[in-house]
Amino acid sequence: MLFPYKLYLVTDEGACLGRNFFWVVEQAVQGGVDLVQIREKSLDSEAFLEKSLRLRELLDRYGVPLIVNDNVPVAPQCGAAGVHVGNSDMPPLTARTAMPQGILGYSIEYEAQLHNPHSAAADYLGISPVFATHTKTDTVTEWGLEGIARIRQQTTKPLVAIGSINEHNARAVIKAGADCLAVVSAICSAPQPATAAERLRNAIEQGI
Ligand code: TZP
Ligand code: MG
Repeated sequence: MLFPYKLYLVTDEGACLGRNFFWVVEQAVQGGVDLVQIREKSLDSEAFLEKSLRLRELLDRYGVPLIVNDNVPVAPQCGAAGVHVGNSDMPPLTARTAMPQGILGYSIEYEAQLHNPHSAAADYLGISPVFATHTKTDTVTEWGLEGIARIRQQTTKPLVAIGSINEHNARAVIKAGADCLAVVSAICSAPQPATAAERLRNAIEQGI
């Protein structure tokens, strides 16, 4: 499938420094984020669905697709464009059946995952994490730039890099072979989320 996205915001209200969640996301989109994933680990199912619906309405105004983290049934309920699953979530082949038309993302934590049928079913692969991050600590492999380059040689799937990506390392991550960069804190915790997104976009352009 066509994957034109370059800057992917993964949400975490806890990282928004007490500011309004929807304001932060809207600023991010105005600054150049072109794909958003709702990833709110502390919400129960009902609150997660409610927030996903509100977020999808906001993003519709900008023509930016919403991806739902982990909770596959919520995606059709809130009109999301797709889902993102990791190693410990619903397997991608099952998620594909639940959402035949949507965008399906799958995080790669081990190199062996690259060659399983789940990766083949995904529309993009998350390289998770590129660098160790305080935002998610239960991670396995720190891929580094070498890891991205190695994966790049083995697949033509779009690669989304995540983990401690910021305006300073963004260019190098793209040059190593990533197609798109996903961030939490570099935007959610930035003093000015719109400016942070603009700077990331510029760094990405320099790496292409
Ligand atoms: N998956 C792998 S690393 C990560 C996720 C959700 C968190 C990335 O957060 P940050 O703040 O951009 O390092
Ligand atoms: Mg997950």
